[in-house]
This record gives sequence, C-alpha cells and structure tokens, in this order.
Amino acid sequence: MAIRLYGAQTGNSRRAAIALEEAGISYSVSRVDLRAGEHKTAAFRVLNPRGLIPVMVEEGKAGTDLVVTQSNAIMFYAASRSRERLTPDPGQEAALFFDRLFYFITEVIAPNGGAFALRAC
Ligand SMILES: N[C@@H](CCC(=O)N[C@@H](CS)C(=O)NCC(=O)O)C(=O)O
Repeated sequence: MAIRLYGAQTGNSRRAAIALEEAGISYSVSRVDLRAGEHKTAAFRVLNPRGLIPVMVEEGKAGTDLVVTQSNAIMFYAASRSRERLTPDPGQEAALFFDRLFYFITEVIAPNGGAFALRAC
C-alpha cells in the first residue's frame, strides 16, 4: 500500500524519513511549509488534530488509511515492515536497545533542540 510522509526539515521528520529509508520502504513525501502554517490548516488537522509533523499515511482499503503522528511510532512501524532486522528480539539485547533509544529521545534530543532554538534568538 502507498505510504506518504508529511514533513519538513526538522529532526522528527528526518528520523521518520531515515527509518523508512533504512527499512527500504517506498514512500512519497509531502513537504509541509511550517512558515506558511500549512500544519495548522483545517485540511492538515484532519490528519493530525495537534497540527504537528511528521505524519505518515498508509493508504488502506476504502476509508481505512493508517495515520501515524509520532515520529518514533513511524520508526517502529518502518522497522516492523523491513526485511532487515532493525530492532532486536525481546530480551537483554532489546533492553539495552530501548535503554539507549529512550536516553536519546528523553534526555538528548529535546535539550539539543532547545539549544538550537536559543541560538536562533
Ligand atoms: N512527539 C512528536 C512531536 C512532533 C513535533 O513536535 N513536531 C514539530 C516539528 S519537529 C512541529 O510540528 N512543530 C510545529 C509547531 O509546533 O507549530 C513526534 O515525535 O513526532
């Protein structure tokens, strides 16, 4: 089924795109112009009521599109669809995998983004 990724040049969009690429999944991109506020339009909020990117839409059978609005959920969906083994099986290896993943998600990425925002002031 066709996959479309709505995003822009942001970290969350990039990681979703990188995961799809790494998984070897074919997808198309719709660039969302954040400066123009495209992500806050009523049309976009049909996809994500929070008005945030990225959003991944996988076309399904009539009216059953899969809409995923969290970059990390897109990453795991991509990994689950990959022929390659991108995530470990449950067990100690997975515990370490998630330990590092959540360290970056919760403790590194946000302060890092905040630093860039401050630098832009
Ligand atoms: N938890 C979400 C966060 C999404 C998010 O914060 N997206 C930002 C760009 S990276 C956004 O859309 N910002 C626009 C705004 O806040 O108006 C994810 O991981 O995908």
